[in-house]
Amino acid sequence: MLSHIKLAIERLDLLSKTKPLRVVSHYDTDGITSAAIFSRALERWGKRFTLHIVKGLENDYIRQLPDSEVLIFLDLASGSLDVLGEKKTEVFIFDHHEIVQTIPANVALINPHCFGHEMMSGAGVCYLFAKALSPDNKDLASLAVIGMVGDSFEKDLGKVYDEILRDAETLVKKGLLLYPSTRPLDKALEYSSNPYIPGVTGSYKGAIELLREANIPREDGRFKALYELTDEEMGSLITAILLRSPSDKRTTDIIGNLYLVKFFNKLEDAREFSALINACSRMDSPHVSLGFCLGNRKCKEEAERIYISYKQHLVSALKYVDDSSEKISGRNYTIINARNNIKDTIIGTVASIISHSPVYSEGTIIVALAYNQDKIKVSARIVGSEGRNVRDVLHRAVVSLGGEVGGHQNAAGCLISREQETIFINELQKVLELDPIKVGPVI
Ligand SMILES: [Mn+2]
Repeated sequence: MLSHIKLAIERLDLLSKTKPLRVVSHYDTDGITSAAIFSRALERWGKRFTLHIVKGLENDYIRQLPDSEVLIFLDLASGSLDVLGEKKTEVFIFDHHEIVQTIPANVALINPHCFGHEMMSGAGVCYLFAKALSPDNKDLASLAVIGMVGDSFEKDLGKVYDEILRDAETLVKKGLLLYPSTRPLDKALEYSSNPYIPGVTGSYKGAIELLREANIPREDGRFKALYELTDEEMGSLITAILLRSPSDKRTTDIIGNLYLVKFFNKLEDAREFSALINACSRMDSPHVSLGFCLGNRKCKEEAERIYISYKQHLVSALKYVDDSSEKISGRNYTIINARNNIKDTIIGTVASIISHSPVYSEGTIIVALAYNQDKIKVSARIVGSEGRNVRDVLHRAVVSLGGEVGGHQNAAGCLISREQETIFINELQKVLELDPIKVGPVI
């Protein structure tokens, strides 16, 4: 892949002398960190460019992009090769999503899938580009680590990521997956919603009791942060938490690696920063998280404010779902039509949280809808890990309406037009009612 990155660099250098560069990236954490790495690298290279952040890449959007510019896509576009082949300009893609179409002649595709390369997130691919341009770009490695956890790539890391983690001087520590791991534990536990700890989440008193049980005392008047714990303290904290969870919900999913990176000259939890960047985008402020990634202090303050309001937003969205009468429930499914009451950008997160709540039994399908201007964002989730393939369910409901479904068997989504609201819900109900007995892992 590296040799292809070098070819892309030569080609970009040449093309940029006669044509403006247009960079388009995705609005999630991986896309924003990709954009930050890429744009800083271009800037240091002395290239002029424009940067655009998008929620998704629709064919109509691609069609109206100017042929007078060189098009560069980050963390997306591997699924849009056919339409990109219609463009009368050169296209560069730095991405990691699956490739299902043939690569057109005008497209240079830098994607680990093409080269049998170790899997990476978009930010990882962009970091390799930046480092190939100049070793001075090594200071962007922290952003690649944040993108990596943003896309949950940390479960299966190879040699290239080892090097990125080293470049970023990342502190990796095995332990409880609770963030921010840099916050004193009494507070971090009290505010922990994931993992949800019965009797502790939402209760400062409960948090203190748990710390007493785990034998973790205050030192110099304050509790340590998670990353400061000794192995022994970490072990007893995990045991205490597992004992609090109902026996059927005790899982080792709460254990993993913590990643601490230097940012603004402080050691920070990559997961916390990933959540903060994600929050800014979901609250329609991707430019703030981008500025934050590029080290702008004003943006950092603004991003922290947005992060707080995002969490409040989520809480009221969940309350809306609780109180709402706009729910259609049947055997094994619930459809929530939030219309304009929940932002389209957080409807997927809301559906995910609901699917983890104890209210619904295993195998229940949750489908949530929210307006996005003249469209409707649809998100489907399954409660637990066994049940029908939700991607297939959505696909069958929209196939006659011409919608396109993305995602996988446990979590999927699609975009439909507002005019199709009633007909879609009817179709969906038909599919959900039809063969609810077909359970088990379906691919
Ligand atoms: Mn990605």
